[in-house]
Amino acid sequence: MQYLVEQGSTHREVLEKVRARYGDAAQVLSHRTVRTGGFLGFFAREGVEITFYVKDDSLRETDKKRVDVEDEKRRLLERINQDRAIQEVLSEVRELKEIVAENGPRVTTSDGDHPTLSELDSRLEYNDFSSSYRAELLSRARSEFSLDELEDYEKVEETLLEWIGDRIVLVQENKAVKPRVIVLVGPTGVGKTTTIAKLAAIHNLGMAGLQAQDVRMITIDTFRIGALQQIEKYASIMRLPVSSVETAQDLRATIAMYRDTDLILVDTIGKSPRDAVRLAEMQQILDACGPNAEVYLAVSATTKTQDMMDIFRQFEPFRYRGVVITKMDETGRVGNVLSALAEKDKPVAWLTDGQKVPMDIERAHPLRFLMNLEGFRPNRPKLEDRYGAIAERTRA
Ligand SMILES: Nc1nc2c(ncn2[C@@H]2O[C@H](COP(=O)(O)OP(=O)(O)OP(=O)(O)O)[C@@H](O)[C@H]2O)c(=O)[nH]1
Ligand SMILES: [Mg+2]
Repeated sequence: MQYLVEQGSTHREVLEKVRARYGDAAQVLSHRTVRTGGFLGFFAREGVEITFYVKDDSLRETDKKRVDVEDEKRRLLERINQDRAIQEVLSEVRELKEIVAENGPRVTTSDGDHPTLSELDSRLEYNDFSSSYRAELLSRARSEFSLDELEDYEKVEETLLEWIGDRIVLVQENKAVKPRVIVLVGPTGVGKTTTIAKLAAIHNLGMAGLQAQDVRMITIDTFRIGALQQIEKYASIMRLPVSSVETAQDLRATIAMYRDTDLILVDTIGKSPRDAVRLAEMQQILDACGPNAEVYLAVSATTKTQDMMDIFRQFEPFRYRGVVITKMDETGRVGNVLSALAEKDKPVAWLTDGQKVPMDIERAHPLRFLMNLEGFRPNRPKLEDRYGAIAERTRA
């Protein structure tokens, strides 16, 4: 006995095929639903498969041969047709790909990113944001924006600016102690003495939203020619007293003498913190300032991200409360500053942007960074809603 299988799209169609070929000699055994045709599991259709047998004795040998040959031909034709269908599908897929590549919407760029993100990334790069900061922002954007939302460049840009702004941490004003002792440390030539003079003036005069206070300055920079004269010059212009001290004991005594003052500002020598002797000396000085002394680290805005992070780390033993960014006027790109602050989780206290005492200093504020980013169009009212307004700076 010979068992055979036939497939088709409906039960009726298969039965008709079987009957046409074998007549009454075909005895159906079973039937089941199957998936037929298709390619790699795709495009398959539902059909019916019938298993039947043909009574040998009802077929003559010649008929059997004819049936076998016919069967072979049919199977061959089906295979050819199936191959043809696959080829057609493949060529359609190819054509579709070409159409998308040539005329369709640009979904990705050569680097695989959406054009909005590529554009914003190159602007961040132009502003000197570090590659890790950029990568973090972009990966957040990829996960939070849908493809449709990415088409809206302005919206994505606006949100990105908010994310950058949200990462800027500001030092909270500390008014509880009296006298408040502020110590400025930092690398050579970043503007510590100038900043001390500016801070002295604005606190004394009650500028920048501050109350007018009784202020004293102390310098421990008595070794270098001209250093003492520099701060004394500022002090005399502002009519503020300045003391110079040579040892930690001197410093302690001077601070004790000024205990009724509101604010004491201590200027230090800018030396490389890599110098171990200097480090120990500095530590003694800070100890002499008392446990409530607020140490701030001054760094220039022109410092490269990696160097800035190194400075943050090297001055770590002084447990500074926050950072003062100086020389903001010397660069139009502050991504390096924002990257270093964010990566090392450092709060920022003051920004200085010029040599003029006391005008060129202000409290740090996210808008001061965001409004100055090159190639971005920040929405000022929205940013002010989020971070608070700041006065427009008028520069002479
Ligand atoms: N453009 C610009 N120059 C500044 C700023 N702050 C300070 N400077 C200048 O930077 C130079 C060094 O300033 P100082 O205040 O002496 O710097 P310092 O950190 O005390 O230097 P050392 O005591 O030698 O470590 C001076 O020419 C200042 O006028 C600023 O915000 N912008
Ligand atoms: Mg100095």
